This record gives sequence, structure tokens and C-alpha cells, in this order.
Amino acid sequence: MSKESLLERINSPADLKPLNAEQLRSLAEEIRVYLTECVARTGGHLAPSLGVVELTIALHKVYDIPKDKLIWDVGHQAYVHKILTGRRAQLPSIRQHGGISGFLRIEESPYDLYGAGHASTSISAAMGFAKARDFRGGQESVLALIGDGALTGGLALEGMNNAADDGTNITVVLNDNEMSIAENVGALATYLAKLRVQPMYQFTEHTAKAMIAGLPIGGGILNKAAQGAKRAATHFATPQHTGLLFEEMGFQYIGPVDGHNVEALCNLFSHVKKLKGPVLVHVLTRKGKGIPYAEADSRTYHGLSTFSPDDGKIETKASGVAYNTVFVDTLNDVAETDDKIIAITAAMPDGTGLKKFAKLHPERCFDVGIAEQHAVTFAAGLAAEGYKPVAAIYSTFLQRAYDQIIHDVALQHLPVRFFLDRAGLVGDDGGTHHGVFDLAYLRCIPNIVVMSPKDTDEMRAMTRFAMAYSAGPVAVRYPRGSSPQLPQAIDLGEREIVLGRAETLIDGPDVAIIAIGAGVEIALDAESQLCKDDIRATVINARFCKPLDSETILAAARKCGRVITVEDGQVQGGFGSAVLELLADNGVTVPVRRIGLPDAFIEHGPVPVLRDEVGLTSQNVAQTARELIGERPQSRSHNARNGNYAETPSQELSAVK
Ligand SMILES: Cc1ncc(C[n+]2csc(CCOP(=O)(O)OP(=O)(O)O)c2C)c(N)n1
Repeated sequence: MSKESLLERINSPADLKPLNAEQLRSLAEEIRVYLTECVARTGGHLAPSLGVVELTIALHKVYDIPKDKLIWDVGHQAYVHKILTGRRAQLPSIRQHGGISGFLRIEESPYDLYGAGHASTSISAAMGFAKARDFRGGQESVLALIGDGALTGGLALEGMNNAADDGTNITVVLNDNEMSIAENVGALATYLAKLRVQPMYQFTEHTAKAMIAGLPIGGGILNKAAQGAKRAATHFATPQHTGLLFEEMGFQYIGPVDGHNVEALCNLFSHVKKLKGPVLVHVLTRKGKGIPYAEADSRTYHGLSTFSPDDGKIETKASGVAYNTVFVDTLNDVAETDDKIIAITAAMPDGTGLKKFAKLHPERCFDVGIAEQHAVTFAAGLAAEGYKPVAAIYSTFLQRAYDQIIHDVALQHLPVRFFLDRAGLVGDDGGTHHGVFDLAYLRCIPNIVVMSPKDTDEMRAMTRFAMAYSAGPVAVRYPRGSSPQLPQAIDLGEREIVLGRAETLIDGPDVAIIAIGAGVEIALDAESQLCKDDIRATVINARFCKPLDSETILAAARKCGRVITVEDGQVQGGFGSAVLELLADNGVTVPVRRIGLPDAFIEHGPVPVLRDEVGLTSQNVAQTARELIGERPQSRSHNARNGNYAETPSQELSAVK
């Protein structure tokens, strides 16, 4: 059988079952080449999947998935799983609009038993599957596959705590490659490093297998001798030594195991499958394995855009200055003369830009692991002691720390500065990663200031404002990428940021377009389209979602008699809702249309395509303005009488798949 034909013949995990060790090794090689060629064309997560090729093959060969339940943590490393579960031919469409997702999705395949995108959920979810099985009286295996990075998340530890105590049959497969996106951090990472240097666990047919099979494992109480014998058979440590963290918690620890020896893995899992109770298999892998450039620099090849599969050369597209560069450069400027500034990242030093801050001030920059909740409460403690903490966390991941924002920060008026990167639609990562809820979830919290810049110049000014503001928490949310090129002809006004003050960019009598953040570019573009129809719009850059500039907004609504709001966030409860509330509370009964994202989860795809689908475009804003202006006064007062401000053209005009 030629190498090529082997991969092409794998249409489901059933096709793996008859393959021998040599064939499995060839298959692994073929998968690496195919995976790299595909990701080179689409962009995506390369190094994480390359690291688990043998592990994924072994799990699918030994277990009967989906009858047995394999729950992936994050899912960014599951491309091989997709290849082996009938989606080989679709891999070139991964993360492309209309193509398969870059993560697991229940809707996508019966083999995707549980979706994710955010880290550290797998053990808790697997516990749910395991208990459901127990209630049903089922016999299937339940596994959680989790990386050493994801294991640093509080949720993973909560799951471990519960699973170990409950004692049900569950296997945690720890994929330890010593890396999160950057180097993994924390005491647990240090502990795993100590385990890694122990002799590799060897599973030989006539020793461990026989012992495990023969022992009264699970159910009955083991006598001391049996426990010792079992420990000797299942892990490297001295048999009587009970100081192993996972063992002390209540897991049977097996490891460390070579994660690139597919035969040994198959052998091992076929026995692990028979074990009862909570088991943790510690698998050592290398991120980027087999592709030299990805192996040498897994941080760069963790997730990336298109590149050359031959040498890994990354295609860089010319673009302006990125928001996160402006953020960190400004922070560095301010921190030069203010040693109270402390920066915190939850495992994203590269993505947030804080890597640059860490270079200058290593002692004032903390990577706390994938631990957004801890990051926020840690910041709260620092703020309570008079320091100036900056929590730089992607909009989508800050969702994890919602109670900490309310309970630890805002309730106590603590001046934590939140910098929320990747706000708005993020594109290829899709529904789990779009940063579209932040305006809605933050603006209902008392004491917090919420703002969003229209471009990178304003980002600089807002960063300075946030660092100087000390009356309570403040959040700046900004999109991925670089600044929009706003029209030169418009006087973009002074850059100084004043609390709760908007800027009026264009003054016109016919319709007030009130926008925030990335919505401002759309509003300005709509205004220029309307000019061609002789419609004169007011365009307001709100700057603040909270507190709103009530004076400017109310005056514009009264003058124009029609309002359109524009935001790159959920319209339900977001910026437009804030404007509606302001108008209603002040008895200003004018028609309002909110343009933003509809009440639906948005798929993956290029941001312009997604915006087009949901009507978050200048064309839709302009068309909405024309329609509002075309409405007769009666219909306007009808709307007003019924309090019907809230028709959302973005929802009416679009169908989100
Ligand atoms: C809650 C949350 N915070 C941050 C991230 C961003 N993120 C995606 S993968 C990853 C690293 C995961 O490391 P690990 O679990 O060891 O998997 P590996 O990539 O090394 O295979 C991070 C920080 C996330 N997905 N979820």
C-alpha cells in the first residue's frame, strides 16, 4: 500500500482498526504533510495539531468514538481528528466562510461530541458525559484531552477536583508539550516539568499489562500490597512513594508516556480502557512535531495566517499600525515615569502585545496562565493597594471573568484598567471568539467606564485617558488589526478624551448617525453616500458607551428627528440599546434604528463578508437613513406612540447561518 493511498482510504475511524504499527506510522507522516499543506493555504492552528498526530490516531484506533466519548479541550489541536472522522476532503475549507470550523462543533459532525474554543472546559464537560453514562447504566469510556496550558485554567482544576472525588470512570489525557501559546507558566507547569524528566513509562506485555489486568481495580478496596504493585505497574515513581500530586488527588497516574510512539500509545490505551475510576495519562508531545520550522518555533506556528509549506515563510500583508501596538507603546511611554503600572495577561503575551511591556519591565508584567478570573481579581488586589493594574484580555476571554469584574472590581470602585483586544467580529475563529458581547455585558455594571476608539490615534488618547483615570474601573475595547483610514476631508477634531464626552464629526439636519468604535468608519462612509442623495447627516463618534454623552446625543436626536446607531457588537443590550434608553428616559420619541450584530451567533469567515451578511455596512446604514427619511410623519409618531424604537434592520435584512 503506497503512502498516498493510505490516507485516502481513511474515511472514518473504522478504517484505522485493521492497520498495523508500520502502517500507522506511515499514516502519521502522510497526515503531517497533508495538514501542513492545507493550513499553509488557509491559515489556522498548525503546531498544536502536528503535536497530537500519533495521539489522535491512537485514541481513534483504540476507542470506539463516538460511542466512547472523547472531549477535546479548546479544539484548536483537533485538525487530525477532523481528518480521521470523514472530513479529510473538507480540510482545505477549514475556517473559510461556509467551510468547516477551526474548532469542534456539535453541529458539524457526530464525532464532535462537544464544542469549544475557550480553554479548560473538557474535564467538566467529560464529567457530565460520565455521570450521564452512569445514570443510564452505560459502559462506554469517557475521555478529556487537555493541554498543559489549558490545565492552568481554574475550570480545569475544578473539574479535576470533582472527578477525583466522585470516583467515576473517566480518563484525562494530558497532552503536555510544555507550551501554552507562549511557554506554559505557573507552579503546575514546573511540577509537570519535574515529571517529564522521570524515566519514560514503558508498558510491556508481560509486566504491567498482566498486573493491571489481574488486579482488583475499581470497585473493591485494594489492599496495601496490591496498591503498591499497581502503582509500580502504572507509573515510574518508586512504588511506595505517594507524593504524586495526581495520585494524591485520587487519579491513577500513568506516565510520562512518549506521545509520538503510536504503537506504544495504542498498546497503553487498550489497557487504560479497562481501568476503573479516574485515570490521568500524562503524554509528552512536541508542538509542531515533524515539520522543522513549526517544531523550532511553535509560538509563531501555533496559529497563523497563510505561509509557504516548504520553508514556513509567512506571507505578511502590508497594513497600518495595529491597535495592540499602539496600546502597548503608549503603555510603555506612561510606565516609564510611573512605576505603579503593572500589566497582566492571561496566557496571551503575544496577542495582547504585552510581550513588549515585559521586555522593558519584566518585574511588572505577569503572565498568570489561562486564568482570566484570577487575572482580574489579582488586578483588583493590586488596585486596592494603590497600584495601577492593566488587565489586557481579549474581549471574548474576559467573559470568563464576569463575576470578578462585578464583585471584585466594580463593586469596590477599584481602578483596574481593562484593555479588550479583538472586540467585534474577529473573522476565521468564528462564534467562540467574536468579541461582540462586551458592550452589552459591561455597560450594565455600575461604576465602570466603557469606551471604544474610532481609530488608532484615538486608541492612543484613550490609553492615556484610561491610565490617568482613577475613580473606578475603565474598559477600552478595540478591534483586531490596524486603523481604518478615515476620510481626510473631515475635521476629526481634537484628540483629548474627556469623560463621557462624544465628538460630533459632521453636523447635518436630516438624520443623526451615532456610532462607536469601528462603527464610526461605517457611519462616515454612509454619510458620504447620503451626501450624493442630498441627505445631510450628523455623524457622532460616541467614544463612550458608558457614561453616554447625553447632552450631545439628545440634542442631535431632537434636531434631526431620526437616529441610527452603529456598533460592531450585539444590538441586544449594546450601545444602541443604551442610546434608546437615554432617549426614552428623556421623553425623546423619535424613530431609532440600531445597526449592529443580530441576536444570533455569527459563523467564521472574513470580517467584511460577515458584516455584509448581517447588514453591518455603510450601504445598510445609508439605506436605513433613506427609509427613515422617506417615512411619513404619521408613521413616525405611530412608532413613537407604541414605543417601537427598536426595529433592527440588521436583523431584518440578514440571515445568519
Ligand atoms: C479562556 C481562554 N483563554 C485564552 C485562550 C487562548 N488560547 C488558545 S489555545 C491556548 C494555549 C493552550 O495551550 P495548551 O492547552 O497547552 O494546548 P497546545 O496549544 O499547547 O496544544 C490559549 C492560551 C483560550 N482559547 N481560552
